[in-house]
Amino acid sequence: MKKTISVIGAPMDLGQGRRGVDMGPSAIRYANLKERIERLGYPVKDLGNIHVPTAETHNIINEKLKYLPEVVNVNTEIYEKVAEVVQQGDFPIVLGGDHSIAIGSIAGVTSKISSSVGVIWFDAHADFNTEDTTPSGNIHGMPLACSVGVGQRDLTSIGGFSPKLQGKNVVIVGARSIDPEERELIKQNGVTCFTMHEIDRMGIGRVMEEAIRIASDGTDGIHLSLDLDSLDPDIAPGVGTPVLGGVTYREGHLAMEMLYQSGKVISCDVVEVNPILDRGNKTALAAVDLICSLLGKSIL
Ligand code: 4U7
Ligand code: MN
Ligand code: MN
Ligand code: MN
Repeated sequence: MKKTISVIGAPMDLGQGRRGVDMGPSAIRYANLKERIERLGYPVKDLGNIHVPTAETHNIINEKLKYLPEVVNVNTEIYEKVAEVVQQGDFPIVLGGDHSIAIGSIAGVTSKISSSVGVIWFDAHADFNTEDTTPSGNIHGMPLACSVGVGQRDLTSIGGFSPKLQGKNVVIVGARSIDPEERELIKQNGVTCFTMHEIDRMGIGRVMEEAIRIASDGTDGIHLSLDLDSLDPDIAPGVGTPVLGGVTYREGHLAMEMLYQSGKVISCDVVEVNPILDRGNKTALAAVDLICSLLGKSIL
């Protein structure tokens, strides 16, 4: 019997500045997520959405950590839901929403695992800013730092423990827009980063072999955090912070197929799909295609 897949919607838009990313979970569900995963032979439970307050009903108090209290509250709920799913032995897929939701989702996954979890962070960005380095004040640029224990305390201590991850088991894949101070923090914390440069030179196959080895070295499993802006904007235009020169459709799929074949992936986030900026739900469809490869859909 295959693991039950539990889908959790996190319609979060408070971690960034553009409207529409709160509709990401709807767009991904509309792209037939549940049916397509069921067709692969998995039981699927959709647990519905986490409540996210409307931006207009709250004020920005801290320009360096926009909507901090609200982001902390939502992530605490995500943490609780994901921890429950993992405790039941199911595989959580958390649908964003902006990438700040990974703070809660990684907290949930790591809370119930005996030793440690590795992370593959598939993204155009490193998401390793803190309140001291952020150029935008947007918390979606900080979740990876928070998860290794770097940053504002309310964010790093979601679930009551910190750090969630060890830098040596964290791998960023697909990066092509990293802020200068972020670069220093990545190095200081021992995080591996395969940028588009390495993907071009080594090929995505070798990059993923290395990434899987590093993320699974001494850990009990791998959490995939999939930011759709990792893909080239040609194939994923519906994202808030598109960056040219991204991962191609097939590179994305080979990466997911290799993650499936590794047998190590225990949970994932699918984030930053913004249907208002999309064309014909293309980005949500690409997201569902990638999830299917991650869960074992093969060509032959
Ligand atoms: B995403 C940025 F300055 N680094 O911190 C920042 F370029 O989750 C972008 O990867 C962050 O989409 C992008 O605001 C966050 C910026
Ligand atoms: Mn409320
Ligand atoms: Mn991101
Ligand atoms: Mn990104």
